[in-house]
Amino acid sequence: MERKVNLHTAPQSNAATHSSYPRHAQVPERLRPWSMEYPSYRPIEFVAQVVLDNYPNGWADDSDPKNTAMRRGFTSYTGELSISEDGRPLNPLGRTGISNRGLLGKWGANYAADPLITRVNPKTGELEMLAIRRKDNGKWAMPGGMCDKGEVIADTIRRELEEETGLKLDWSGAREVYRGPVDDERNTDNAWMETVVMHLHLTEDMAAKLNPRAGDDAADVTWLPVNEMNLSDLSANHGKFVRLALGEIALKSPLDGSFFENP
Ligand code: RP5
Repeated sequence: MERKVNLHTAPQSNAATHSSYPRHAQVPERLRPWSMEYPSYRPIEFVAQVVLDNYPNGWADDSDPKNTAMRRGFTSYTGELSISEDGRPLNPLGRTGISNRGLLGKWGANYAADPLITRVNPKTGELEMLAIRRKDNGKWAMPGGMCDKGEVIADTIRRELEEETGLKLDWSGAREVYRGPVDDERNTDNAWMETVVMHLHLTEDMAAKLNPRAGDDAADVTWLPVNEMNLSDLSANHGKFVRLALGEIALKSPLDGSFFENP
């Protein structure tokens, strides 16, 4: 079953911003939506040097968003985007306090894909997810990553999983559980992450054959118990995607894997 994001149920921003971003005033939650009048709003303009260095030979867009608009236009899984008077796409999750692209290379949506891989731990009976520890913020996350130019989601999922954990899996039994914006700490008013989350639940036999190892992009890899404490600490709002994938029923106490047991 495919679930597309509905902005009314879209993840709300937790207002966390990247540690390398300039200090800026927090946007009151009520004033995040662009539809709310906020005449005194003065976001801090910030674009990281690494972004500027990656144009024209690299992964970043031209500094002028109008050139990007002419070349490829702006797209989003949420549908039509609003564009500011100076030609910048506006983050569908609302105001962030930071304008321009920050650490993100593309104006508008920066597309990624995330594999959610679960198993039941044979010793504890707990439901677990495969997680990597990110090097940039030290948090556990799904082992996803940015889509390369022209790459289809299924290929991004396979490539990122292998790069970050060394695993190659058969994805034919996977299901899409989320498609839409990510509340990523790198998001700005004009550049933000969007992802597709694919869920694959492994049988005990399949999981037993795997030996995940952290690749270059990851500080560590583990089977992380799926419980409220771990989910609320995941990077960005990955915890919300896991809840969405597993449904409330799977997350009811006791947090064990009985939801996935064969009847
Ligand atoms: C998150 O950042 C996405 O959900 C994905 O997990 C990740 C992609 O960024 P990199 O890991 O490539 O930096 O927003």
